[in-house]
Amino acid sequence: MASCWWSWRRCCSWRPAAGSPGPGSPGRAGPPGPPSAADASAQFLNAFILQMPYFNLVKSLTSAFPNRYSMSRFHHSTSAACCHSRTQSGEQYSDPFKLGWRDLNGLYEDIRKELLISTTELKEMSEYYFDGKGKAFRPIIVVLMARACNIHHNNSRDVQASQRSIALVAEMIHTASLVHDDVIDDASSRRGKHTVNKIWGEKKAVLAGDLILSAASIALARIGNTTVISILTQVIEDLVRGEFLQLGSKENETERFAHYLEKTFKKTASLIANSCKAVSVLGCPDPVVHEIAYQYGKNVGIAFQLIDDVLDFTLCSDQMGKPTSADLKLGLATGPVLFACQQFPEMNAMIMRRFSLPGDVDRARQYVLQSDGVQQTTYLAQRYCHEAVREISKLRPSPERDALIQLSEIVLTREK
Ligand code: GRG
Repeated sequence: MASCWWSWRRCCSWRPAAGSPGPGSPGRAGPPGPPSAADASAQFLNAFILQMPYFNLVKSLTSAFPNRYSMSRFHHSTSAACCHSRTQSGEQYSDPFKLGWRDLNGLYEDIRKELLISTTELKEMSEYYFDGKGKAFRPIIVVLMARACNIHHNNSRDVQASQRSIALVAEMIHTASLVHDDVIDDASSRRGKHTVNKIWGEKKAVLAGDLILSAASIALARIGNTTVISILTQVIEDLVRGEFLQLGSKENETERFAHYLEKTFKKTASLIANSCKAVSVLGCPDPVVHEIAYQYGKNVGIAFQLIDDVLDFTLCSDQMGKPTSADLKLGLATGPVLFACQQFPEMNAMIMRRFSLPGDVDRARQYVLQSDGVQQTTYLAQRYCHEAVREISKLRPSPERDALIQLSEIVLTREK
């Protein structure tokens, strides 16, 4: 079972930058002090939203935060959030993964059954990552969201089986994209083991990714709901467009942040948002519920990627199961770098040349660690999680809804 992949940090490592209110503070009390780095980044974010009214996606990603200070209250305890969720049977679950896993027994066996059509070598390659070593973050969110939405409607067992199939499909699309991503990045290790491309070569790895994606498409079509099919095929387009966006870069700082958030949504959050939406569509006819499910998934998904970008600077490779500073080595300027660049404008030139000169990667890493880029990115992730909690709290109370609230905190405190 893939539960407990995170190690709890009892309190979030984020500390507010000087001049910004701390977690738990009721808001901004008293007159504003001198602008801090936190103020500067908030102004920066607000500026790019205002300057780019045409940029609808980024607007929708960020307009959730009309009051930057309200996010400092992330650590208020949502009344619905609790450490122990109780199901109708009276069983207690102290973590969302245990609760979600009740619906996912046999997940990887079932995925492997979907891949049975292939020849021996292709079978071995495409099954390679379905070994229980991943966090299964997406299937867990999907089954919890399914139950949290189903409470709004009476559903048959058939619907629940289709929702479980969405969890499988989401994990398969995710895995196919990992296999392709590793080819593009020429990555050597993932989840603490060699990548498919390193073992079997790039050409076969591309085909293995294609095979997983085609098996996911067959499983999706079998559900037989055209709305759900179009929701999840949108994800595949977003993944490709997100990866494509990552290949490019922007000169202007404001555009750079918008570009980063759009890429983050497409590469990571779209799959979570749309899988949540798909199970809500299957479980309940109310479009309001569909929108809540989508918004929760979108906000948690963006936060998940922001924290992923932070961990690339704060963890060692053993903990990550892959090399660290990987993003810098790939020439990518993620959240911590973009925030650090506000404090150290000399980083601009390095960003523009994609850290390609000898010593750039090490120097950029040092700048990031000397700046509050890690804290600011974590703070931004908190803001997205806060928004996710606000959305999911609109659903009727259920153990699964509470588990989803808890999961948003785990996203922030995860160390893997
Ligand atoms: C083949 C559908 C398809 C897409 C091709 C290559 C590509 C376009 C997209 C890449 C998308 C990608 C790999 C995004 C990274 C998302 C991410 C945060 C991955 C890490 O997720 P975890 O930490 O991984 O949940 P585990 O190992 O736990 O499953």
